[in-house]
Amino acid sequence: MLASNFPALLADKNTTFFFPPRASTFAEETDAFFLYILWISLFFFALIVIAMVYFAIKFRARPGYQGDSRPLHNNALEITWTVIPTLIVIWIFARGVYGYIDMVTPPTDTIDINVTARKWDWSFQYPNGAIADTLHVPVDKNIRLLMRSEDVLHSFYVPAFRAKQDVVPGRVTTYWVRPILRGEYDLFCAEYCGDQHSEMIKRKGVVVHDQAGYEAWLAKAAQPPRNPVAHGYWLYSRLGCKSCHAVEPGKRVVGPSLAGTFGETLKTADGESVVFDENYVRESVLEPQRKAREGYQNASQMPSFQGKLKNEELDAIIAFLKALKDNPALIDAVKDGDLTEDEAKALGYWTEESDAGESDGGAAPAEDGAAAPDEPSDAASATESTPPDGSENGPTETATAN
Ligand code: HEC
Ligand SMILES: [Cu+2]
Repeated sequence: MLASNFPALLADKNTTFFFPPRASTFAEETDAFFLYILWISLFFFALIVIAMVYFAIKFRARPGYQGDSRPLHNNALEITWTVIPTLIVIWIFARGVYGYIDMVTPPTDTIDINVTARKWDWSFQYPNGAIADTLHVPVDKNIRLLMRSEDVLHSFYVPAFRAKQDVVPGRVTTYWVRPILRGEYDLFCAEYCGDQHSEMIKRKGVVVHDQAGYEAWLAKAAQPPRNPVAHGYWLYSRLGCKSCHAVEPGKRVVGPSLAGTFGETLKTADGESVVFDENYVRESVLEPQRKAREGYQNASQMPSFQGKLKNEELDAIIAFLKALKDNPALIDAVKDGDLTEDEAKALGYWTEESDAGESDGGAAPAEDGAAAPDEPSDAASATESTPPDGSENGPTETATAN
């Protein structure tokens, strides 16, 4: 078992011997530079160790051999072994600075994507308002990420891009990249951010599409399901709720399970009782600390979603939590992975686009009226590239193109 897991631990499939795929313009330069430094270090390591062993043998204490305790001095030798390494180190520094400046200076023609890091999930917001928990970008375009943290220090790291940037609370940090290879890559948080830090590893959390695939994905992602329950699930999986709340009844992740509680009376940390109803959900999402549930006083705090959710989005979350009550079929569909369109349809949580036209105003955040509204069914194939939790670990996979 260990043996079969092992290759997956070594960064990625479709790697070169040392490195993950070279998916950005930084990669070639970074890898080459890494190898130069490696070979320089190996050369000097070998030189020094061989000289050391040679001298240890040559000048060893032995009968009849009289050493000399006076130090020898050789100007030419000393200058050589000072000047050459100094020049090499200066070259490494200068080249490093050159590469660094490139990485912190985004070009002017970028596609800007907002990134929010929170314990313990990522959320990406796209130019058309779409929100997702995975990063989707077109190939051969400059991408700029504007990154914020809602709680602690995180670090955005995609090994295949060879670039990494801290995400700092109270500040916007930027990250830019030009992807050059289509495929799905892993995303890491590279800064220890609490006990579920490893949850921020997203296998295949970065998808590089061709232009058409990106546009199809984007159009589809900007349209949340019309049905309130499916919409609520959609928000739950995209806003990071998923990383702290399970839907299996009674299962504790960071916060309490969200299933099975609707309508129940619960105890708060101050010993009062509250009914888990529409108002309580609303309050819990907007002001989470106001009535902490008993037993969760010391849990990692839930961030407030005040100002981040529209009324109909809150209603959708409420509808979803209501639907979870005594509903094993829905819980089953949701619990590991995605509530797919088909599953939602089968369970009756789907409202067709056409009927929704009459319902007042779409629930899509910042939906561009222009984004062709009636193509979702054939665009569905483009979303296959966001599989539920990298469950497929087959060694045969290579960078998949869309
Ligand atoms: C960082 C982890 C975290 C995230 C992210 C998070 N929550 Fe919470 N949530 C908690 C914790 C911890 C509690 C329990 C303490 C409290 O009531 O404040 C809680 C409580 C709640 C409660 C009250 C549940 C009860 O049984 O008392 C609701 C409802 C809720 N969260 C909904 C959400 C929704 C919806 C989202 C996403 C929009 C979300 N949470 C995101 C950690 C989180
Ligand atoms: Cu993190």
